[in-house]
Amino acid sequence: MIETLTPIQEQEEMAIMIVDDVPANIQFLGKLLKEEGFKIAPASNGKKALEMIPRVKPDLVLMDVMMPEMDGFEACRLMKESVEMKDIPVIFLSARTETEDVIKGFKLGAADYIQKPFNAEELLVRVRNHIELVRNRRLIIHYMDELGKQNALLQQLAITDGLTGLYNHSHCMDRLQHEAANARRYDNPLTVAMLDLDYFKELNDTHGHPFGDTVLVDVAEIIRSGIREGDVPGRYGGEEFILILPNTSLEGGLVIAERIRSKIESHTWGKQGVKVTISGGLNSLQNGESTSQLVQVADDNLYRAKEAGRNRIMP
Ligand code: GH3
Ligand code: MG
Ligand code: MG
Ligand code: MG
Repeated sequence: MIETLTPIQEQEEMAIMIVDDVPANIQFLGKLLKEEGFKIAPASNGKKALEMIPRVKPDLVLMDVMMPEMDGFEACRLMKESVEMKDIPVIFLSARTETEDVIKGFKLGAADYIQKPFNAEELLVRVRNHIELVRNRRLIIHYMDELGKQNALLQQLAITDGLTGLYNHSHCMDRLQHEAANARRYDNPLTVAMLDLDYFKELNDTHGHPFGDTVLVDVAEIIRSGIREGDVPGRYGGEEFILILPNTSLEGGLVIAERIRSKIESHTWGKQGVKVTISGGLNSLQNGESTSQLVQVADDNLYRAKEAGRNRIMP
């Protein structure tokens, strides 16, 4: 079952940076916005604001235009060029009220342009609306992220065997096609091993199905720990496993399968020290051989291993 989307964390107080070269302006605006529940970060010009923003991470910037050292237009332009700062909305607050100034401000990416002297009530509603947009945007990003994670999880689940965590049958078949195509293209060896637990029905009958499940899980772990990255271990069905071994010769596959067989043979389960063995059949991809023939021959060899007395690997 997939969990429901996790809600966004409780919103902390939003911080507003006030950039103005006149301390009285900062004081007045700061008081106004503090009363509205905002956190305030003051800066006395554009340069100082740019230095502070990466640390303070304000949610919104109220920017004067005419300031010494760096004016508001330049500061906004630089903010919009920075990956870190470009998404922080900038509201210009200026006595420069010529239409061309306002147009310039918006062209630089401003979220709003408020004329000085301003009406406190109007400024507050504008600020609140922009803060609301910031919240909504964060919410969307948060849920997109959650959906992305869930999608990755679903894709993982779709290729995984629920009991053992190995790849499931259908994914193994897909991978086999893919690896066979690569092997043919680059003329690399490809070996497949089919492994099947011996007398597993008997084990279930004697110790119960849940015990059998535990054995399957542990055998899967032994298989997983005995292979390289790039090898594909799968649960082919019931108590049968498949190993797809790219860039591996028949001899190399034999070494791997034999190591797994031996580890399983020496493993014991439970207080009674129950022992289990596995038989295996190997085959390497031949010129002109299809993937179903590749698996079929490995399966035939597995059958031969069973016939020959089990607990052995037949190349
Ligand atoms: P052989 O040595 O010839 O392979 O004999 P076997 O008993 O292992 O083979 P058979 O095909 O007769 O029986 C396979 C058994 O594996 C029967 C089935 O109940 C059991 N089995 C298949 N899937 C599972 C599973 O998910 N959990 C458990 N506990 N048992 C399973
Ligand atoms: Mg000024
Ligand atoms: Mg079996
Ligand atoms: Mg079987």
